[in-house]
Amino acid sequence: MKLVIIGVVGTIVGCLLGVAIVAAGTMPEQASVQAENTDWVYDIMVIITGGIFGLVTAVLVAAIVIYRHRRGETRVAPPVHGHTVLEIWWTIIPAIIVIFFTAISWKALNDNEGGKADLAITVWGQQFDWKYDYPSLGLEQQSELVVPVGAKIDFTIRTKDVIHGFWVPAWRMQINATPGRETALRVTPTKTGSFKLVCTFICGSGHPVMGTDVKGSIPRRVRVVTQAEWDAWAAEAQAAAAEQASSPEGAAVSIFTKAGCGGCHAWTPAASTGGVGPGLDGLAGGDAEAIRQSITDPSATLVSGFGDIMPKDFGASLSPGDLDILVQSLAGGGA
Ligand code: HEC
Ligand SMILES: [Cu+2]
Repeated sequence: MKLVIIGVVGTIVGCLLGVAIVAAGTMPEQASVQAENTDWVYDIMVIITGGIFGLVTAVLVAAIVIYRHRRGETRVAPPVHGHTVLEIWWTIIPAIIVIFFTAISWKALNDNEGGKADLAITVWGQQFDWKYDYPSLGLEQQSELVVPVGAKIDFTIRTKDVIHGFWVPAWRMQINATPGRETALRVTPTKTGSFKLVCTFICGSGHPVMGTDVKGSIPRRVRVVTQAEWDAWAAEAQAAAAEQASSPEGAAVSIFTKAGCGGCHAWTPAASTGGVGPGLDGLAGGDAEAIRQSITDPSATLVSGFGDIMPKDFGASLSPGDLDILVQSLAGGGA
């Protein structure tokens, strides 16, 4: 009887511990419908599993204390084989808990993906940057992820090289960018603002610049804006893309931006501010062949003070024509 009371008290204390963890607000900011659905399931699980933790711990500790071997005691406990009533209960109760967890998770997953999408965006992971296609706007390989608040957005996640992982903690949704496959994610943002974007795979030596938020990394951000702001941003981005397509220096800037160079290099013509590699403005008037080699074979000569982390595959991934345009433009200071 004593053990039963201790077990009940332990369960209650454990549940209260779960409530305290939930109330302490240990989760990141909640900024999407999916985050609300997910946190609700998480909160319930923390409280119920807290109760189980309390029950097991209380009974375990109490049994150790109450039934410990005392000095001079020679009694041995009687052997017991089976206890049908107990066994029925310890099967039924966990089964109910597991079925309940399954049901609420099912509901959350269903609610996460319900309804027709308002917007489709393709996210590209590459060493070591993110790029975004907005098919409905005719925009490709943009370096900014900007979305309207309240829209049901279907993200398609792809990679140009190795595995990356697309994760916006405030949205609670994460999925891998897997070579040779497309993965999908539905997000309905509920809050405007700027949110952290993280690559969840150690995808190479430059992984930290893909927004792990560790010291020294470049925080990658998602911008959630109102519909009116998004329309204005879209018009501006479309105008910028059209202008780039029509000017020769624009072509170089566009290649530079699409290849993800700006994630690591500051270069004034492209208005990029990356600080992982050296600034490239100083290359103006430089030797084009040396610049070409720095891009196609970065390990051959390293700029002093920098590690060998520039991707090695630009010689293959950039077309010879694009490489020429880029090299000429870097050597000519953007002209
Ligand atoms: C992951 C980060 C990263 C990316 C992406 C990257 N670079 Fe680099 N880059 C570096 C680092 C670090 C160095 C310095 C070490 C070295 O020389 O390899 C460097 C060096 C260079 C240099 C030599 C600079 C000098 O002063 O001699 C050039 C030119 C260059 N990068 C151009 C590019 C271009 C063009 C792209 C895009 C096609 C690009 N980089 C993409 C990190 C990067
Ligand atoms: Cu990555």
